[in-house]
Amino acid sequence: MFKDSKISIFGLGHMGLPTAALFAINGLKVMGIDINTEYVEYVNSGRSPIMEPGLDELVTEAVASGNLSATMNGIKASQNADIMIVIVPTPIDEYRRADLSSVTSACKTISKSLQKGNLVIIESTVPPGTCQNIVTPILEENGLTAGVDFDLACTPERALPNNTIYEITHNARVIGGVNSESASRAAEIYSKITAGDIIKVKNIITAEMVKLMENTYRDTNIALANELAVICESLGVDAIEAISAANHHPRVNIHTPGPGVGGHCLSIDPYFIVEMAENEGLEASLIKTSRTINESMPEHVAQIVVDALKEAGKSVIDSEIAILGVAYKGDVADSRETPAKPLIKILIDKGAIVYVHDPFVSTEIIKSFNGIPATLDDALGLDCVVLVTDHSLYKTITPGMIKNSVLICTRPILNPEDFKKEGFIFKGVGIP
Ligand code: SAJ
Repeated sequence: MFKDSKISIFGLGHMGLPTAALFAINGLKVMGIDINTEYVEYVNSGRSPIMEPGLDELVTEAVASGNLSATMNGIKASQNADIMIVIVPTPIDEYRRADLSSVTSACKTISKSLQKGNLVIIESTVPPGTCQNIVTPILEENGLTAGVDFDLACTPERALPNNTIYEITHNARVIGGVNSESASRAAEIYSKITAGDIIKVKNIITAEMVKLMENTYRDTNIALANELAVICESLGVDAIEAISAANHHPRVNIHTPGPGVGGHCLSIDPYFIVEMAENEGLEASLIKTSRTINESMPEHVAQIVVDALKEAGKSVIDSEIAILGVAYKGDVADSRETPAKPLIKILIDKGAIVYVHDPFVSTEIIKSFNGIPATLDDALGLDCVVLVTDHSLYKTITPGMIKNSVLICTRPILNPEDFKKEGFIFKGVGIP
């Protein structure tokens, strides 16, 4: 059925590009569309503009096969396609409401050249009800009807950055359609690139909700871990030891406390549920509280820094503090929604001079957070070292590498005892 299908994919970002390349190497003709000229040029030259293990090689292979190219002209790309997939970002605005402008813009472009028999698939993460209430009316603007003249399905992307290609090709995929024909067509096309189960749910809104539930589950679980960690610090309990012991229970899986939750998913998606709940007159109180707890962690870490410096006989004012890592999690270059950014601001506001080291994130981004870029050696020579991101490199830090004796560890990747026995003030999230 899809042998000669042509696909246009709107958005060549972290998820769109690997998806486009995977369809291409599996024999489908793919045109990728992006508003970023640089991305389009990169892809057409057979390279990936995004740092993700294996992606550069995958794009090279896909472009060399003649099945993948990129353009900024969405209308032309859609005219030549039977299937249009939308994988564009959906951030939150200053009021923490979903900013769907990229989705609506892609759908407007698609509607201009939508033809009978086409299949439109939304992969972007959206608030429940978006496909029915926002996407469908836009797609129907030129007179065609969803579920009658064209098919519409939703299958939110769910792959983990740094393991994206494996997860796109192996994770279970949840698909909902405006009718069962739409879901079946989408299932057939994705079966070309995934060996994972394909789970067809009743309708589109269920598929939208599944994705949000997954990330909200992680965010609330991490909030619980963070709350327990703060209580443990006060009680003199090693939270990491306690959580890992509790997790030996067959039905317990408490996540890991840390400096806060970053990235463009866990820190944003719960707000999509909150927004839609409030539209229904409901208060998503647990989800909102979890967000508040996770967003308060940088403030808590800053207080640990102040207290530790005091213990060392120093004031935070004019102290030189090293932040190790501004990426939102270990071994990625992505610093979106990173807790390091508010932490740097709070420390500067308290009068500290903040230096930053990150093996993956550019000095431009570090400077945009008002941090002073530093080498690891220089960073380890400052008054206080604050480990924020669990990059593998930082697991190799030993007491001998640090000049002064105040180390704040917000991730459980160093053994406190190794440092304490050398006379260090070793504090951190969940560490008494
Ligand atoms: N974090 C903790 N404690 C933990 C686990 C994570 O503090 O125990 C922090 C991380 O350091 C990071 C943040 O949470 O700052 C998010 O990291 P993550 O690895 O949990 O998730 P993401 O945002 O990289 O990817 C998630 C994934 N969702 C789930 O695992 C349910 C991924 O599958 C989704 O595709 C992705 O969101 C997305 O696009 O929504």
